[in-house]
Amino acid sequence: MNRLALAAVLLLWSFAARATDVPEFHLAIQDHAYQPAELKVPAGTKVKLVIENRDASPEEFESTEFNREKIVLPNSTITVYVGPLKPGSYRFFGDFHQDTAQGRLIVE
Ligand SMILES: [Cu+2]
Repeated sequence: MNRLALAAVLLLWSFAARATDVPEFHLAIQDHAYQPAELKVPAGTKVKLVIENRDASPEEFESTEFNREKIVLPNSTITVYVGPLKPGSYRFFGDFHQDTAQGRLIVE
């Protein structure tokens, strides 16, 4: 392996290591509600939200305050990257069941 190839491998390796460093948080949708309804995440860093829909109907994870929108099929899981965000409280909801599917990201 020449030096350039070695440098490229090391660079890719460091990117891969960094990707796994993104802190991961879990949300579930059950009976058209978020569990937990309030999720604490760190400020100033990108976070990974893993959202599991345990219901038999689709939901759409949505937030106008941190600008995300993604369908979660029944009995399926999605991944959504959020941030970095400033400290505060950011509302999210389930677009298909807004009466009950309401939550907040508490960024601190
Ligand atoms: Cu929507």
